[in-house]
Amino acid sequence: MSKTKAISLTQYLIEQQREAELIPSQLRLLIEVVARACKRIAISVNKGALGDVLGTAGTENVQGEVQKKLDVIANEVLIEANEWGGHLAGMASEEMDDIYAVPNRYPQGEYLLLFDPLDGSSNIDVNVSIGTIFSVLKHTDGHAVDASSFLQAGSKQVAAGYCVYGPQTTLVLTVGKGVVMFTLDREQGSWVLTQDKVKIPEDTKEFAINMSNMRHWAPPVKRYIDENLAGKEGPRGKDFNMRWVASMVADVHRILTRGGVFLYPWDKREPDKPGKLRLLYEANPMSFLVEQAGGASTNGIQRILDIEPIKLHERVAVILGSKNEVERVTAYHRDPVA
Ligand code: P6P
Repeated sequence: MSKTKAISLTQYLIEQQREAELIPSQLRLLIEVVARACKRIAISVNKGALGDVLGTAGTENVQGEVQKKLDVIANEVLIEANEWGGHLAGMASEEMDDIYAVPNRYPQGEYLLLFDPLDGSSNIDVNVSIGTIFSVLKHTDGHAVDASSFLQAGSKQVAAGYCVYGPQTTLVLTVGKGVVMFTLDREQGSWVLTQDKVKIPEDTKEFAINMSNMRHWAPPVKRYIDENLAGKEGPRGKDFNMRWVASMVADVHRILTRGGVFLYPWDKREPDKPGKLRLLYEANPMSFLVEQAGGASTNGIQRILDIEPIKLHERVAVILGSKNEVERVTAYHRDPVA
């Protein structure tokens, strides 16, 4: 990244539109509104115990998970910031049972916004990085927006990104032509371009998985992790390192920054569920970003972006990151004796 004049998010989006006609004005407005909402969420996150934002909200979401106060705050911020602008037909959130159609008092737009308003909630009260994940689709079904409007394969996304609330507040974005990163300049209150060519190395020595679930994994995952743990003396011929933040945003950000492979596979604790993570709000946006940065993302069998969703809140197994490692894990699933 050149260290010359700071480029703001607005300048980047306008120049992308001018040079590549990549970002129509409604999409530019959408991205800027979401980025501004993330700044607002960062203010609440950073208050911690000084604001009334920690602890639980006393409610459960559609997943049956206890909602944290910040889950609810972040969801409300995103809804209120986006409903009036005329760029959206509707929104869907991991924290809401059904979709949110833009009220008739506002103009309807051509885009659909999906989000996990605050990913990694279990880390809020212990001051570990959390984030907001968002995904953008076009409203193409020609009828009034309803849940079916959102059931599009991840390959139909026109934009995706996340904001990680960590030591830095960083916005990571793709509109289908690579991945860029913006760091929040708190003195100016603006997003400044800090990485314009994000690339994931095809090989890595670092994997991310919740090892406490080992006894529940399917054989291909157990084989892959056992081989990594065997290190230099084992079939991989090299030592591996392990990381698990329990915030997908933080683990994916590390992988986009220095490579690695992230696994949240199917396991036999809840055999009827394909995985823990949500297809529309976590797996699809993260898979779009990872592929745009030269990585890969599968559910062990197929490319995640090819999965045709059946339900708004369906879950999926996720293996994403450095291409050669994802391909190895996927090969073990496809041909267990390979
Ligand atoms: P576990 C956070 O709740 C999340 O959805 C992801 O951000 C994260 O990767 C995963 O769940 C952590 O799950 O079972 O390790 O707590």
